[in-house]
Amino acid sequence: MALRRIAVHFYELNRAMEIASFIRSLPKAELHVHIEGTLEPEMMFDLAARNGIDLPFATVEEVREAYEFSDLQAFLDIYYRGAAVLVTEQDFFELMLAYLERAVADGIRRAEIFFDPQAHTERGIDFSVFMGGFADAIDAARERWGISAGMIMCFLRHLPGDAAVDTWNLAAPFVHRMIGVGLDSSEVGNPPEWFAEVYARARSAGLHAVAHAGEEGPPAYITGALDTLRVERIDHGVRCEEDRALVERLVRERIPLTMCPLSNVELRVFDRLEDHNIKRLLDRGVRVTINSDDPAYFGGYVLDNFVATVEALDLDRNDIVALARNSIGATFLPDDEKAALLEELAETGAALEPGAPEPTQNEKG
Ligand code: ES4
Ligand code: ZN
Repeated sequence: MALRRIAVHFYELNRAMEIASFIRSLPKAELHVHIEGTLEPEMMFDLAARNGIDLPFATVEEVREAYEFSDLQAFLDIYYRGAAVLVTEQDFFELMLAYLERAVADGIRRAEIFFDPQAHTERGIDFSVFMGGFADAIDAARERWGISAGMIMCFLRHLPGDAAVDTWNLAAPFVHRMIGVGLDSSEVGNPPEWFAEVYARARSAGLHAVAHAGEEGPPAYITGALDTLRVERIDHGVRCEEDRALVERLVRERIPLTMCPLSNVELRVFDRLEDHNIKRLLDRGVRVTINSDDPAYFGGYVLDNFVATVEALDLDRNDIVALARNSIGATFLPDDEKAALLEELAETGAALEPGAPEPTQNEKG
């Protein structure tokens, strides 16, 4: 009956809104977002016009229609083309500020943000241009909204290890504005071991290390990133499940996985969100987190990723709080700042759940 259907519809809508506001209210960190992947079509058009750059699209609608990807490479081709509208320091400033404002709206308190310097230096844009814009936006966002952010410089793995070392040398005057290095772009056929030299240099300079691994590539790339690059977190890591000993190691060594559920569906890593392994890994004790990857391309920011995953995998409140806790625990923040956010999370998580049992010792970690 129509009335009953409408009633059910409103009940579900209300429930979805309640879940969304619960998730929004929890302090969280975003640990896997490519700043170039936050370029919304509207801004892409504005910047293309401002900088006199031709786009192969006539309207914002046409851009969105083109966002249909068969795999990672199909996406990357469009992503690098989009990034080419970024030219001036002001462009990079506006991009970063817009992302941080959006993150604040989702309840993100700390963001550790990837950028791809080689996507810009290859076009003749100097480090000082993008680093200046990013750093000013991060400072402005902290002033305006209180959000804390750090930058992670990624090397493009489809380019040679030597090119990464050249990039590291160009980055020298700006290393103090970075918290770490990462590895991204086309994974299959480009193993982590090729980047051992540049990672060794970055680690000796005191930077943290992360790497994309096991998104499309085999579990051996996850092991390689851990053993050869000595990374502290794995970005994606969905294919760890194919290696039982590796999953046990991730649990034992408490290695965070920065997962991106909507990205994985858009890039056909999983056919449907219902097939995603994040809940299974969470239940096995892996330190998984939810992130947005390239939100302007994959249809959602962190809150959208949370809500869609909660619905598809039937996550409960304990799962949601555990995911938020994992995200804060996996940041590169100093221990005292981490502890303050975890404390706030414990209070918020408990306050919003009437009659909720005290978290167990195990969950407090
Ligand atoms: C990326 Cl989803 C993904 N994977 C690898 N590299 C990337 N760069 C931007 N998004
Ligand atoms: Zn990524």
